Amino acid sequence: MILYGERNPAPNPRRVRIFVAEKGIDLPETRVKMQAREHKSDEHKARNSLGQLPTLVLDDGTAISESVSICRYLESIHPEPVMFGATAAEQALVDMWIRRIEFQLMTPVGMFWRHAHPLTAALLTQFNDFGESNREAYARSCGWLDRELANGGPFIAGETYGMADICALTTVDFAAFTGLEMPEGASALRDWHKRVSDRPSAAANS
Ligand SMILES: N[C@@H](CCC(=O)N[C@@H](CS)C(=O)NCC(=O)O)C(=O)O
Repeated sequence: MILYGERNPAPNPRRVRIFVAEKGIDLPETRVKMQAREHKSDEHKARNSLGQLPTLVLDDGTAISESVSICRYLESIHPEPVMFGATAAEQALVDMWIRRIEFQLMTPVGMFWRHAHPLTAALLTQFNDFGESNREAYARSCGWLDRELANGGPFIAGETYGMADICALTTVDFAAFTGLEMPEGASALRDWHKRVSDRPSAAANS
């Protein structure tokens, strides 16, 4: 198996690296340099027609893209420690939280990155006002997540660290890279962020 990825701060390859570190899996990673646009090369698009990272290529040539799908595959072949929930209810809650993190938290970060950040300006027509409007949307989502953590926690899906935490951590850290910080008053979110950042897996890089 070969994982095609990119170094931090690229958030989606980082999800898989953190997951692999938590599982203690030995998985070689080949860097695809995004700044050199290698992810849009014919060679990489043969693995992932969207020209995105990460992609996991299995020994039989099967190519799996989408960071969460890659991690689900790895969970199937390396079940311990459980990262997608143990019981039916836990599995549904982890799935719910992954989807919520992607839609509520990652969407404004992605839109800010694409439409308001100088590093992506050459890649598309930016609608700057729209991009900037995502600052408020991100702050609102952080406030919502902060209240959820204050009433639940200590992890995103409840008692156990898992894939939803990885999705949220990589999003919050990438948001900070783009210039979007967690609101000062979001203390439960900040406490959670410290808790998950202190795990050795958070430092995984290629
Ligand atoms: N939903 C995908 C998103 C993949 C993605 O957007 N990856 C970024 C790198 S972090 C990328 O390849 N961006 C280039 C592009 O979208 O063209 C996943 O979870 O793997």
